This record gives sequence, structure tokens and C-alpha cells, in this order.
Amino acid sequence: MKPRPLLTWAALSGIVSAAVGTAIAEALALVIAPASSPIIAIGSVVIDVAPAWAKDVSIAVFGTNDKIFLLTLLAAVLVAAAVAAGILQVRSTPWGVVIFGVLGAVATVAATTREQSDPWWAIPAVVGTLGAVFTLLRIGRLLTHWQADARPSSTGQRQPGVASRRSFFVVLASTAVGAAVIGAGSRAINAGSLAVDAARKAIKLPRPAAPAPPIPEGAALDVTGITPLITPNRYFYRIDTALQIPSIAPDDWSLRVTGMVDNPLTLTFSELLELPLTERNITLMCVSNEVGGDLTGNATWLGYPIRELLRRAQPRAGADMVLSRSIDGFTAGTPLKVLEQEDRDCLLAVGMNGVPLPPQHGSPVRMVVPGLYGYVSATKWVVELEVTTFARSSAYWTNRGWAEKGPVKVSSRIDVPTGRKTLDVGTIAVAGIAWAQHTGIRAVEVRVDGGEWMPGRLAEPISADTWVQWVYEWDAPPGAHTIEARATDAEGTVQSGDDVPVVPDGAEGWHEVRVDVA
Ligand SMILES: Nc1nc2c(c(=O)[nH]1)N[C@H]1C(S)=C(S)[C@@H](COP(=O)(O)O)O[C@H]1N2
Ligand SMILES: [Mo]
Repeated sequence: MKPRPLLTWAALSGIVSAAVGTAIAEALALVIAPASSPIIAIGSVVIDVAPAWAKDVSIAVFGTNDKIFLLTLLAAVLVAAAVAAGILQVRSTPWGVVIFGVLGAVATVAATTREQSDPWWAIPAVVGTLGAVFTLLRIGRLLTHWQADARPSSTGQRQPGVASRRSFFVVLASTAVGAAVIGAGSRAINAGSLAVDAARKAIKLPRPAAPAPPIPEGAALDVTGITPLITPNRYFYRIDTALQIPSIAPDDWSLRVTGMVDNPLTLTFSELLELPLTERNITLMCVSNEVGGDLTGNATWLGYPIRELLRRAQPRAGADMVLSRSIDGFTAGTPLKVLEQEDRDCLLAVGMNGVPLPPQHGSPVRMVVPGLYGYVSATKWVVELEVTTFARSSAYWTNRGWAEKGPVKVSSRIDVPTGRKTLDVGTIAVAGIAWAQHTGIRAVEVRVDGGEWMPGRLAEPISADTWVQWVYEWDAPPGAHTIEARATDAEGTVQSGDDVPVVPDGAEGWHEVRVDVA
């Protein structure tokens, strides 16, 4: 009869073997490409194939921590598979090896089908899998020896099996520590890409040829708790499909203008910095922003007007869309007309609030388009502008059920009061922001308990491309109340009160806050 192996040790052998494979893969990804890491490649595939509702649910539940959730989920699946592999293997079946083989195959396919990948990207997954299998066989053998030594001999005496037990634990522990150190270290470097970070910090942004008009005196209202006019970079919302932030050294970056143009061109980073740059305050907005949500930010962007670049490339007749492509494969489809508009500052941005673009906001170059939601316009880590047609091409989110065109809808948000604590009877500042990028805001009104709409006071806008602060001085009587706000844009369009969800082209509805006054 075969001895019954200790399941716990078998399971642990499986986990350590998987850790070895993962560590080898991460270390090899250091030399091949950060995005060839099996964890990142599989996670990126999951993100790309996940249905649109899954994105909405995960953003709703985890907010900008949705990626940590996905990685945790993947780690849990890997650990479960490794436990199964370890247990099946010591039971003298080949199933442990088979499980690792399947995981390796999935990782290989994922890595070699990513944007920008080449056949070399298979190496981390393939060699990592071999490492995991080798470790599993070796530790499994040591475990079997120990178990065999510990079994009663034919004379009925138990052999102590001290030596075999010791070798099992020494190998298991040292392998685990080695894998942890190498794996965690490589992962940290892959995620951070230190050299690229240093190169980003060394970028010297030129002074704008066309500086942003000064912010008017009365643009910021003196109301505690209102959204600050400019969003500091570290508080700026981040939304993208990138499980690992692409790291592009400025010297390696270039932008190609391709497709239906008479004069295809390539622009390098140093060429871009030598062009006359424009600086503008522009409010960026995510289509997934719920009524009252915070997926929006306002920054001072520095960049080159995209219309100038298009003028050089000379789009052909019939083209009506620019498909901008990120280095990681994300695409956005922007109407060519919008990008060519003389009076709209669509930027190929290199600076954000006075510093080179932070990595998570698209370093070294991204697009910023006033008046369109980010998913159709604000491509980060942008490397190509393909001039094409809406009939011929479609972009990342359009392929997943979102609208082809994404103009920002006129909207407003109540920042204060928050409704979290009871307010004192008397004058209360109801205040917030309103936006209708590139059209501008004409009015914000407030009503209480479904009564008359009362005009709020608008701050001085920075420009039509930015949000504007507003306040309504409310003489609050005691009791429980519901406050609502609605904005009207400069063309007279009134913010809709219909309850419209974010899919497919942005939420509608009036933001409402319930307060208690005593
Ligand atoms: N490469 C890339 N660019 C992207 C995205 C993305 O997933 N990948 N998401 C877009 C979306 S949906 C939005 S709302 C904005 C958000 O920009 P931010 O993260 O700098 O706030 O980036 C846009 N650019
Ligand atoms: Mo977005």
C-alpha cells in the first residue's frame, strides 16, 4: 500500500512550485518586456474580454481599486490550481504537471497576443512553466521519500526518516524564500520601471508659446468643501484598462500619423517639445461618471494642438474619424472635424499642472479634447493617430456597447452640504460645480423639496472648457429636506432630470442630497 501523503505538505509544494514559475517569469519579463509577464498578460486579456457590465460593476464596487481586485482574483485562482497540482502530483498521477502545463499554455497565448508583442514574449510563460514543473517534480519526490521512510518497515519497526524529512523542509523553505525574493523584486521593477521614471523626471517642459489665459479673480468661491478649481495630480481620477501602467521612455516615444492622409508623418518626443506649445485649463470627464460622481478632474494641460499636426498630415476627403491608439492597444475614435476645429484646443499633451505627465495619466504623451468624454478622445500613452472613417473603424469601448460619439452632457454636482451631518437652521451655502465643456454654463438652479427652481450664483468661469463653481444661499428651515441642482448650458440646453444610466453615452439626472436641519 502506498503511504498517504500529508495533504498539507503536498498542497504547499504545489504553491511553492507555482511561486517559482511566477518568479522566473517575472524575472524574464525584466529583460523581455514588462507586459510579457504572465500575470499581467492574462489579467489584460480578462479586462479586454470582460463584458461592459463587468466594468461598470467593478468600478461601482471597487472604484479605482478595480485592478487590485482583479489581481487578487487571479492570485486566488493560481493558488487554487497550485494546491490541486501539488496534491494530485504526490498521488503519483501526472495531473499536477498537466495543470501547470495548461496554466502555462494560457499564459503563453495571452502574452503573445497582446498589442506590441512578439514571439519572444512567450519566453517568460514557457520557461516559468518549466521551472514550476521541475520544482513540483523535485519537491514531490522529496516528499514521497520522506513519507516512504516514515512508513512502518516489513519488520514492523518505524524508521525515523529524519534525513529525508529534513531535506524536504530545507528544499521547500529555501525555494519558497528564493521565489518570494526574486518574484517580488522583479515585479516591483516591472511595475515601476525605474529608468523610465528617471527619464520622465528629467524632462524639461518648454514654456508655452500660448500660455493659458489667467484664471479670473472670481473663479474660486469662498465655500468650505467645494471642489477646488484645479485638481492636484495626485487627486486626479484615473480610469483605464491598463493592468500595468505602460512605461515608455521619452526617447523611445514617437507618434505616427497614418491612414487616409496625403502626408503620413512621424513625430519624436524631442521634435514635439520644440514645437510651439499651447497651455489650457480643460476639465476631463469619464462617461462612467454617475450623477454626483467623482470621475472628473480639471487640470492645466500643456501640449501641441492636434489640428496643426493634422494640417501637416493632410487628411483625405471622406475621412471623418481619427482612431488614436495607445501603446497597450486601447483605441479611441474621435470625429476628425472636432480635432480640426480652429476654436477648440485639442491637445497632444505632455504636461499636466506644471509637470511632465504622470505615468498613470499617459506619460509621456496623451490626448486631451475639450467637450468629449475620455473614452472617445483622451488616449493616454498615445503612439498613433490613424485617420479613417466611422464606417470602417471602431474603437475599444464602441466595440463593447458604448456609443460611437461621446459629447459631454451638461451636468452639475452638489459638493456641499453632503447630508452627512445635521445642519443648523439659518443660511446654508448649497454649492458645487457645473460643466458643459466647450459650450459653457449659463445658469445653475437649485430647488428644495421639489419646489420652485431658484437661481444660484455662478462663479467667473475659467473658460467654456472647464467646470464652473456655483453657490445658492439657502435659508434652511428645520426638518428633513431634499436639495436638487440643475445646470443650463450657454446654448440654453437644460440638464435633463431623467434617470439615465451611464451606458451607453453618459448618465443623466439631477444630483440630489438629503439633509436634516435642526
Ligand atoms: N491608453 C488608454 N487611454 C485612455 C483610457 C484607457 O483605458 N487606455 N481610458 C480613457 C478614459 S475612459 C478616460 S475617462 C480617460 C481618463 O484619464 P485619466 O485617467 O488621466 O483621468 O482616459 C482615457 N484614455
Ligand atoms: Mo472614461
